[in-house]
Amino acid sequence: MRWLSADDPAISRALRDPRTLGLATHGGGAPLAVDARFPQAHLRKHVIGSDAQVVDAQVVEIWSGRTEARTETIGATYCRHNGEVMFATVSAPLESASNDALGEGTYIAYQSLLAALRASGYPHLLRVWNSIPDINLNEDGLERYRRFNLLRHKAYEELHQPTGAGAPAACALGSFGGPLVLYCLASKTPPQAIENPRQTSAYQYPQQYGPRAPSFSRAALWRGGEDQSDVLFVSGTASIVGHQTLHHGNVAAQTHETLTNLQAIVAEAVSRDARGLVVLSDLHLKAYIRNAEDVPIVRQALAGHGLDADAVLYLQADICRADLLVEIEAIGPAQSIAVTTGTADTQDSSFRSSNDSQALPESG
Ligand code: 3EB
Repeated sequence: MRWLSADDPAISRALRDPRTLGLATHGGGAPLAVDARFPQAHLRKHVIGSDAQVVDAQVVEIWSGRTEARTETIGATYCRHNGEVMFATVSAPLESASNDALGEGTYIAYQSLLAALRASGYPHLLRVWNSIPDINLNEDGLERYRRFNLLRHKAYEELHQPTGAGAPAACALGSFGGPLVLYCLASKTPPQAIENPRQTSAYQYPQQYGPRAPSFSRAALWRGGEDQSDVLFVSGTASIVGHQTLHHGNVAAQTHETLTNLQAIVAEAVSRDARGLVVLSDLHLKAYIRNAEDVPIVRQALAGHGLDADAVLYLQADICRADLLVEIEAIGPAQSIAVTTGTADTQDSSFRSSNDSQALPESG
């Protein structure tokens, strides 16, 4: 990803550009005050600097298309679309007194999201980001991530989304507090699902990982309207071979295994005739790290694979299996849909548009 400083004109330009589809903000603090037309997923995950310290800033991830977009709110889901692709976000507060608040929140959020996709005419999910507070917590005998899988599966089934082959690329990470937050990209034309020959498909994981297997593909390859270059959305990828976690407690080896998986997924996509895509270093990477102090080891492993460790966004987050220390996702080489990221000093007034911040369609 491109790192831009808070006052970089590219960021403020994107936040005024009608081609901008939506944004995700990573970090503590409040959601960013931006034009109310732009849907915003506000994710509570700490940004980690190169010194392995948590940075007191937000990173803004801005998704843009090639043509002017239009905002539409459908039920609880905030959408913005351009005739080709849509950014959408929905969140569910988890404060209800019910002892299955997470299950209910997951089901309601997905029902709302999938209904919005259908109503707006963008029925194909390309990529979903799930942010789940206390993801590894055990509640009534079931880990919250496993409960999430159960209810996501139910909503997908009821709204006729594929839960197995053809499921979107996805990731599911923890957050420190806040609501359940989903954001996604969806399109009018379907992507091609890519699996990893080194890994059991997640939707075929055995029951030992929970009553319903996770509904996601290892990657989604999307052509869109751009002939020159496809977009590959690679799901959160970790140190799993077959269906087993490898290298317990060894973050260097887990990162190495994760990168081998990522390379295998990219090779698989290339073998499907992906246009404009050759190697992993063509893609933007985001790394989720359970323990912030492991960042230097992860950076070293990335560099050891010939990747630019400075170009990666590092976020501190719990990962959906308690024995995983690192998970990495990838996207690119984007043409029809582009991502720009930058750090926003939340004190910096240059990010605040003066009078339209009250009606912020925040989801966090
Ligand atoms: C794995 O490979 C690690 O539940 O949406 C990665 C990406 C993982 C997405 C999800 C879970 C999800 O099983 C976990």
